Amino acid sequence: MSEKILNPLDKKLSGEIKIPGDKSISHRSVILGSLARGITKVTNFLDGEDCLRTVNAFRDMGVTIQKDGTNLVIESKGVTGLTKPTKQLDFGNSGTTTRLMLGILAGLPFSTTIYGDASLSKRPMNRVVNPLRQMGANIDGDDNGNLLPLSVSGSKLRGINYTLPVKSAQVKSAILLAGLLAEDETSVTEEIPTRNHTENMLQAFGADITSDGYTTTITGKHELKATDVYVPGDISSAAFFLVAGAIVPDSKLTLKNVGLNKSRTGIIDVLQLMGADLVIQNEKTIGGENIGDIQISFGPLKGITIEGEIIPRLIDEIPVIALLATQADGTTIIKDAEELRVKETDRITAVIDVLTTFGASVTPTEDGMIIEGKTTLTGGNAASYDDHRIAMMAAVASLITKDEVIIDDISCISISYPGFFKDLKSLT
Ligand code: SPQ
Repeated sequence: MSEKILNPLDKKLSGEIKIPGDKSISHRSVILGSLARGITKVTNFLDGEDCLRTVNAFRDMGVTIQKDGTNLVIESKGVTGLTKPTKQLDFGNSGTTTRLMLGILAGLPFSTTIYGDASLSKRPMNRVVNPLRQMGANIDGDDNGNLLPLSVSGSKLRGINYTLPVKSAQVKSAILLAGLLAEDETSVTEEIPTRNHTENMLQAFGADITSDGYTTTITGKHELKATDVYVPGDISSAAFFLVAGAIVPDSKLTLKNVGLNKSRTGIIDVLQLMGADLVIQNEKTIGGENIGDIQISFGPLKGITIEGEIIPRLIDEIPVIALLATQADGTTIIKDAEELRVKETDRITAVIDVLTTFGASVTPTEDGMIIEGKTTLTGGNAASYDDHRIAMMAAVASLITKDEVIIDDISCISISYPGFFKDLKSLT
């Protein structure tokens, strides 16, 4: 346990920070770089625990991955060069590693067992296992293959047409990656688009893939070509500082190098709808992903309703958006976010617990929450629930509380943002 005591900030935040690499894109760069024959160089890789799980999984399957800080050099003999791991694969806390790797392991000619930590062992895998079984996968585990540990015996896969029953980029990605190894074509349809980094990167690596934004089709058995990847800054990490800049009086911050892929920018839309003073500068496109700098300043905010198509575009930002809403005048309603219940923890319960401990007026609903603002936050003892996004939300709240905040365990922050407190300090 690594407890952290945070005293309220008695000054504004100012200055600029470079946001570390995107977690979702970092995972995918290692996966596709390892499936492609040749050398893939990755720049600005996220050196967080989750992404290192994906690196180690491919090292265990015979891929050479050299790491120098946030740069990777991946040297692979391609899909046919992958070898059976000598041990069971430990995916730690990483849902993305687990679900995307299931799609790949299902189509490789050897058996593997995968497991994870206590949180990951409670997360539902049948959302991936069921469609993979339709493709011919052999996957076994508790609760009919819903829970880790799972054993996967690679088999010949066939393409399917699948409509996602849940709003999940991980499920979409697992099926597309299995589709890459399968006979014929595989199509995935989603009613509400989720993050499209897998599709973008598959295209950059030369896969035969098309998408109209709702249905994506990939042709199997198409060899990928090694391609260099630049990883933009993670907007989900930037979100903590966007909210900090908007709620700490007199603050003005610039966040450099933030990924602005439309499937991820819901937090920017929310800040603008709430009336925040936000400016995007230096926009450019690198490797199919938009990138830019975001300047955020303190100012008055108003409550809004957040629901429908925007939800997958900000799903991981909801804990910190809830904090933002405590500082907005009026009511903020968050709906259609039932997926929060099956993240690293039940994030609806965790957010309500932390924010009510701090004196906020927040009520849970089945698929979201209702927040009444504006409230003065008191501070107190916060449980991180071993969830990086809950711990960072509590740390940002401490900037405006009246009394100190004690977070029971901040070690989980290294999952996605190992330099979080260093960056925060540089702005104070
Ligand atoms: O990897 P993990 O643990 O699932 O990470 C989280 C997070 O908050 O970092 C969710 F807990 O992000 C997911 C995100 O919620 C990362 C992700 C991806 O890279 O494809 C997609 C989203 O999950 P899902 O279930 O909607 O597909």
